[in-house]
Parts: sequence; structure tokens; C-alpha cells
Amino acid sequence: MAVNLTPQYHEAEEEYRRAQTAEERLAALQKMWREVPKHKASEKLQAEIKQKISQAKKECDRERQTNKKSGVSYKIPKQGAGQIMLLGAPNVGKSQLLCRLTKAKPAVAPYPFTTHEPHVGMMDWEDVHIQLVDTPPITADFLEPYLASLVRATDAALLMVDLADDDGPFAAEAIIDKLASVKTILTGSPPREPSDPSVRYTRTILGANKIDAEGAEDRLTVLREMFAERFPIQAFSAEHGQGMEDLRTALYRSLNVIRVYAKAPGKPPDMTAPFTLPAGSTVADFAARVHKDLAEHLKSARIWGTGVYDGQSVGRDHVLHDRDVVELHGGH
Ligand SMILES: Nc1nc2c(ncn2[C@@H]2O[C@H](COP(=O)(O)OP(=O)(O)OP(=O)(O)O)[C@@H](O)[C@H]2O)c(=O)[nH]1
Ligand SMILES: [Mg+2]
Repeated sequence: MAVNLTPQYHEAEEEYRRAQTAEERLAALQKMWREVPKHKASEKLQAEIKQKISQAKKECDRERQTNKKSGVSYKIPKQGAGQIMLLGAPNVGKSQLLCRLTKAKPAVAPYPFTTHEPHVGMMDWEDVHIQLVDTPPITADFLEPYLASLVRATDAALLMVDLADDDGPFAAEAIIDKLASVKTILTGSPPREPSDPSVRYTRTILGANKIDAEGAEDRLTVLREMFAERFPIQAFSAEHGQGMEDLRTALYRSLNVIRVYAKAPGKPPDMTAPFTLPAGSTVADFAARVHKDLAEHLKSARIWGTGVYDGQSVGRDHVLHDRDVVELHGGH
């Protein structure tokens, strides 16, 4: 017998997947519990949810205690086209990179464990803004309790490797393992339909920093041998600026979004501030973003852009492309 799950259940499951804190995880699980059909076919699922609820309750208690102790806020509201976490071992140059790409000024120092809390900066790329988050270091023995939650909730990550250090690639591998141990998988290409909803896949680029250092090219070769099949790799120097343009473009692409420009009937399009939507979004998704009412009362749309002739009329299920201009026609 199949378990027929409601859209509300799927919504709750998505909230669970994106939860940043144990408290949010617990709330989402409780919603899943309310929504799961209580019959024989779903017994296994019911048991799973119950077990996760009891686990989340324990985590909640633990989280409250660490919060009291450290006083660190670990919720970072997303801004702009998307959020990218800069991750890495101590001293790889995470803070230096945030300085290079944004106006933020976190401390940069030639010794490990300089950064103790997340720092946020906005990076411009063409006509969009992308939020970058500098984070405290991760090692095999050290992972700030809140940091895994942040990685689970972020849109993408840049895992940085130190090309001035022979151990660089191994330090990166240790971070991948450490996060995997809390069901957070860094990967170059996340699966479309993850089989286990408690596992979070975070789309990740490997950032090989300090390409200016002596011996860096040889270490980059080793790095490619170890990781090229699993991750896209970008080499750069956060301190001297080599490779920054390619890195910025790769960071934008890792968000997997498209830009769409709104046009009012009879007026030129507003090309100054695009809407950013997940790749694969439709005209109806765009309408919902512009205005909730529009999504409901959408009559037709005209498009200028990819795969259409200028001003072509399309239906609400038409899939949009990066840089499309869309004119929405509502009405009651
Ligand atoms: N040669 C070279 N040195 C760099 C580069 N980027 C950063 N550094 C140096 O590496 C050291 C560490 O840089 P940070 O940005 O503080 O490193 P971090 O990853 O934020 O370190 P933690 O906060 O301890 O995790 C500093 O001395 C930087 O000057 C680079 O591209 N080339
Ligand atoms: Mg730092």
C-alpha cells in the first residue's frame, strides 16, 4: 500500500531540511507528525518521525545550553540573490577572501583560529548581490555546534584549501568527513531527489587559495587528483587578487538561479533590479514573486529572451531563462 502524503507534509519536510536550528527542526517534525496519514502503510514513517522528534528535543536542550554559554547568534537572514558560506581549516584565508570580495572588514591574521563568529558581506556580481559568510574554522576535532546548522541552511558553500600548506587537501577532506558525520554532505552536484530527508546536500565549490605561494602549482595538481571528480575547483589568491573574476562568476553559478526582469505593459523593462529565482522557475513562479495576487489572477504573459521571439505570449507553465524580460497581464 502506498503512503499518500499531502502537499502540507512535503512542505513540512522541506522546512525540516532547511531548518537552521534544532528548535526549527523540532517545529518542522511536529508539523510532519500532524500531517502524516496515521494508517498501517505509514507505520514505518510514523516511527521514524517519532524517533527524530525525541532526538530533536534533546538537541534543543543542548542548543539552548551552548547558546547561553557562547551567546553567539547563529541565524543569518539571507539577503540578495543567495547566501554562500566560506568554509575551511584554520588560516586558509577565509577572512581575507571576504575582505577582497566585499566591503566587510573581518580580522585577518597569520595564525589559526582568528575568526570566532560568522561575518557577513555582500558581493556584487553583474547586476546582482550575493551574500558571503566568513565562518570560524573547522577541523577534525573542532566544529562550532551552530556552524553545521548554518551549512545545512545555506544556498551554497566555498570550501577553501590552503595551497601554501602540504596538508591543505587533507584538512579539506577532514572537514568533509566532519560535516558528513552530522548528515551534512558537501558535494559538487547535489542529487535532485535525496533519498533520506534528514541528510542535507550543500552545493560546494572547492576554493584553492594562495596560488601565489611557493609550490602552490604542485599542490594544486595534487588537489585536482584528489577532488576534481567530486567538486568544481577554482584556484585564486585572496591576498593578491589572481583568479577573482572567475571565482566570482563560479560563485554566482553555484547558486543555480536565474535573473528575470519585470516589464509593465506599455513601458520599457526595469533592467536595474532583476528578480532572482531558482533555475527551472516558471512564469507562475515569477508572478508569485512579483505579487501574490498576480499569481492567482494571471491571464497571460509576454516574454523577450531565450527560446522565444520578442514579445511572444506564453502560458503560466513556461520555464524561464536567465535574463528573460517578462510582462505579466493580470485581471479578475
Ligand atoms: N600568500 C598568501 N597568503 C594569504 C592569502 N590569503 C590569505 N593569506 C594569509 O593567510 C593568513 C590567514 O588568513 P585569514 O584570512 O585570517 O585566514 P582564515 O581562514 O580566516 O583563518 P581563521 O579565522 O583562523 O580560520 C593571513 O596571514 C593572510 O595574510 C593568499 O592568497 N596568499
Ligand atoms: Mg578568519
